[in-house]
Amino acid sequence: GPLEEMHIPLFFGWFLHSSVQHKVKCTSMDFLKTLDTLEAFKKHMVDFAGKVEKEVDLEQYFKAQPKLHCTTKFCDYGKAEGSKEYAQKPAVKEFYGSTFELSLSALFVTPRTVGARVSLTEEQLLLWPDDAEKEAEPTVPAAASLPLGSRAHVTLGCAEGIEPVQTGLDLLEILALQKEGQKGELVEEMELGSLTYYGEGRWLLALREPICAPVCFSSHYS
Ligand code: 2AM
Repeated sequence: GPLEEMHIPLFFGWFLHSSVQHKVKCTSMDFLKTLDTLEAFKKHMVDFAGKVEKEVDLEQYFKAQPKLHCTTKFCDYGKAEGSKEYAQKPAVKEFYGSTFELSLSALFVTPRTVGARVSLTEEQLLLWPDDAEKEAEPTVPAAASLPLGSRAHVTLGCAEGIEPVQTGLDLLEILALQKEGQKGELVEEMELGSLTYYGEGRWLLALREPICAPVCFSSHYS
């Protein structure tokens, strides 16, 4: 009944501690600032601006996210498929309110979103829904063939009119290209790591030093 559904949140996820939110936001801003100045980026600017002559300021282009987190299960208050089952999972109950350390291993940018890839440990995968990748199939057909946890990410910003759900789909798209054997175009070794271009405005920065982010596994209502 409706009362029961009220207890299921909008989503479950790992929420970054405030100390690291700042660090991640700064790193992402630095990255966008640097990307903006690269000749290689300017060469492919049309992917973002739609017009060659238009300049793009990436820091303005993306609206920053208020509360950084890595969604595990989007429940939509119980309306989303599998959300009741997820809320009942022993691991979800056991780890609710527990602290973890997430490894942010890459930053990626597309004309729609900017995000951080999260590389999950075996223990963290216990909280990952079995169908998270498969659910992305309508948009990313190869998604189901990617390893469990491939979709794990932190949304850092979205372009005007884009919903944050897009960030995970953009990540899966890049990982699917990698799996197909597309090496991308290694653009440059930056201080933060190596930057690769995958076409159609898709950029991935593999971090030299993954960011270790203390997080709390919890849920979000409202
Ligand atoms: P995000 O995980 O990329 O940030 C509330 O909308 C949160 O749930 C956001 O964090 C959002 O994206 C995520 N979300 C929204 N719809 C979703 C869906 N259909 N599948 C998975 N995550 C979703």
